[in-house]
Amino acid sequence: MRFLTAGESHGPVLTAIIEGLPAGLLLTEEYVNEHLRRRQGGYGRGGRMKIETDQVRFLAGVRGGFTTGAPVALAVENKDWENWREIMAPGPGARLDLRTLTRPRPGHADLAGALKYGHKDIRNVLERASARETAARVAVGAVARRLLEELEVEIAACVVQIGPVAADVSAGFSLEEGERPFLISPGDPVAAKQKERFLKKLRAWRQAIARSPVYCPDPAAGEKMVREIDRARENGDTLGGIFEVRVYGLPPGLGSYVHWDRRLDGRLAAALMAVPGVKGVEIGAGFALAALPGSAAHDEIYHAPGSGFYRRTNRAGGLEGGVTNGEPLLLRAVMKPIPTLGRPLASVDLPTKEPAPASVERSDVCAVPAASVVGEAAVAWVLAEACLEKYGGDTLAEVTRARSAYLRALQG
Ligand code: EPS
Repeated sequence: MRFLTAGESHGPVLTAIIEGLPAGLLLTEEYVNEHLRRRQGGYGRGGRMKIETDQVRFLAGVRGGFTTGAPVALAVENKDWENWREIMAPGPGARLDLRTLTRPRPGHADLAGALKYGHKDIRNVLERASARETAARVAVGAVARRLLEELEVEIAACVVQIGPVAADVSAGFSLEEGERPFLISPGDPVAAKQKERFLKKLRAWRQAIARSPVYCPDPAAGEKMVREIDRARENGDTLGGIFEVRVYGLPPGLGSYVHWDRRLDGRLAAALMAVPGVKGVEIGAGFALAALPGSAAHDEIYHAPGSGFYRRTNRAGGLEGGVTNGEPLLLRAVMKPIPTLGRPLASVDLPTKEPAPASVERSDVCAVPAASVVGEAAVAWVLAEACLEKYGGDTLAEVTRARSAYLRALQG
């Protein structure tokens, strides 16, 4: 599978093409819109989100609610385009003299982009570097997520830190020792009950995240995060933070250690690092592993009839040797504060080279909640790809048959 996106922040439309999806996957615009709506939310967003109500339109590859196997083309319109028609027009009549920007914002792509592409007007950089593009990535990720649902994979994301406020996100939700609710023997009633119980817990956790203005399941920490965002806004400042993506139901054996570019940890980290603003990624215990001796850093192996191999800890975050090991995937990413500040940082005017404060554009104070949804989409894409590599097929039925055969073989 592969995908491309195109579109400017204030152009008419954001668009994407996905190639390589199996035929027969149930896919509706409403399903994708639900994830676009989540991306638009979160306390700390700017004025743009009051203008937009992101809605996907399928242009190709979906008929009667199911994929046909042909490339899926999709579009998300920018309502704000109405206000930018003259300035962003593709024809020679465009008003290139209006809303120009010449004072790059430290931390944004402005300066590096202007130097690289020889742009005198930074607008040509920011229009594409803008995180507005992530609406297209979330739409693509939602399609991948739909495929993963058919393969009994569950993804959830939440915010764990905003500025100095850190939360305990596992409170009320974690796997019990040896609980492996997904990779179960078909027809085993005990295991089926375990899965039902787990899905109920997961639903409650997702609801707690959705209820939180900052997508944090710890309400006390969420309140403090909101106050911290208010304080930053009052000071003309911005905030970053950390989000977490968890994945349940992956079998051991996705990705591979045999070649560097097939290692799933590398591919997931690359997809998360490519979310705008992300400056670091950790898997499982991540950076904390530096301080631990080997005896306390790894996850000892156990086996029980019915649940197969399992661990009592998950410091590896579900990946060993670049391969899933059957434990939940635990990924975290840190997002830097938004570079557009109400009280701008020092910069240099590009034509005169004189010192000047950076440009101030309408922007967000904090977009970590939105980034958690984008991160979830990025992870969903990589995992859908990895699943198709393992159980590839032209139709969804072929894919699910291959998965069932693989799961049976694992139990041998
Ligand atoms: C965004 C739309 C943008 C910004 C934000 C993300 O809209 P506008 O630039 O018209 O206000 O709100 O972009 C950035 C934070 C950035 O640094 O580029 C969106 O749809 O998510």
